[in-house]
Amino acid sequence: MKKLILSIALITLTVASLSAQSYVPTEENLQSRREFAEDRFGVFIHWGIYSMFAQGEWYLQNAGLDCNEYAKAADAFYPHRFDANEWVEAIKASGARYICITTRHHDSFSMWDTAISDYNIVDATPFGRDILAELAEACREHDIALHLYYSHADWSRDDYPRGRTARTVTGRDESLIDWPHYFNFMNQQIEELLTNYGPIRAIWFDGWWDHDEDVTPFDWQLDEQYALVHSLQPSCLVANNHHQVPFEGEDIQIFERDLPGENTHGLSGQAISRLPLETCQTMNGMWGYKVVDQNYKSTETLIRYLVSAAGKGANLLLNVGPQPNGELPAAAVERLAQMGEWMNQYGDTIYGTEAGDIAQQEWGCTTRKGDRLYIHIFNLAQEALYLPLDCRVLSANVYGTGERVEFQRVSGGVLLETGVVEGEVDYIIELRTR
Ligand code: JFZ
Repeated sequence: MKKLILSIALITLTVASLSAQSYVPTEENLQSRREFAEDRFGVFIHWGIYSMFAQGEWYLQNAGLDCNEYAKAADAFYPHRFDANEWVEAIKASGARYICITTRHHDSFSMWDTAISDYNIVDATPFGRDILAELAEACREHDIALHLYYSHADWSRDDYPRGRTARTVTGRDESLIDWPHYFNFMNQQIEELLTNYGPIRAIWFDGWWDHDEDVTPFDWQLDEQYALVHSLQPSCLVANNHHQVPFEGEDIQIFERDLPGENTHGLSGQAISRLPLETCQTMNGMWGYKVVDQNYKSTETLIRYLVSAAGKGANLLLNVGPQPNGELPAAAVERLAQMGEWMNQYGDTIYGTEAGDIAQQEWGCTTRKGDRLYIHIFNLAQEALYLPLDCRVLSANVYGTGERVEFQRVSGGVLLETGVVEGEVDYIIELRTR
């Protein structure tokens, strides 16, 4: 009898661990991953009632506010200049091929017509419009993919189990903490998002880290939630900004504020997986609109960041924080337009490429598409560039002008007679290789 119980227990264990390991992406999911990886460039939108305070999307927690006082901003949210078409046109003009928008950030405010909470843009604001529906329609019209940011962490609801952030946020009833209730709430919201807004190419979860210091490891029940996402839309890519190597059930790997393999912000030390990669970055210093932060990166810096991401085989998700009136900041629109001009000319060396043969160097980086290897030179102080390559180089030409670049085969690679490169955003040499 004991033996029987033991073997039943063993079988149960094996089945349980098997099912935890059993995520097999569907064919449409794999197709969606390939399309995602070809896009290379997307625009992130952080927009919510936090935009009105104009101090970034963490204001509720950073200022340690009473969440009920904070919530009063909703009743004054009237972004009368919001025009989904204008947004999508400005974003499309940048060369970006997808948009990821915050549907519900940590403050708990929902930016769509959710039936499960009144704390949303239709029921709690005088504006009363479902901006997500408008945006989804504009995206469809302009053939741009839509991704949805969704926060796991919550700083306002009573039922959310408190994590390491928002400790000083007041106005919540501690006696009502109830994980099953909160988990159910999230899943109902996810069901709305993946049912009522057409095809959603990715869902971008964030907030796992809120419980990364718990004494007893916190169980987010991600397997169940990911399965829900995939059952509602099999092609929807699951992403999670947990700063770990991807978990079972995730379809892409995301990084924050750093290129894969780099870690200047302390959020991205994790190993690089074989899943499609994306890194998100701010255009100034904040995600949500912040009135004092006019410290925008130059277009040159942004283009080089995009090129460098491609050089690592990753997409760039570049953030814009719309103003409380619904407009994208002019400084952002200007940079998007300039990036688009560049992408119009040089996008072929970025879209649909993979990481190049040579890792990022001080002078620049490389991307590859089939037999073409693109050498992206940002700065080069010397007259020639040695490239260690395993492949054979058949020809070398300046991308755009077609001008021939002399080269010599040397041991272990080629020496390109580039001449000094300075004052260019990105001087590209196209190598035909075999
Ligand atoms: C997260 C969000 O908190 C942030 O507001 C923004 O949406 C960004 C894209 O993603 O950034 C983080 C993630 C983790 C921590 C801090 C910010 N952390 O571990 O403290």
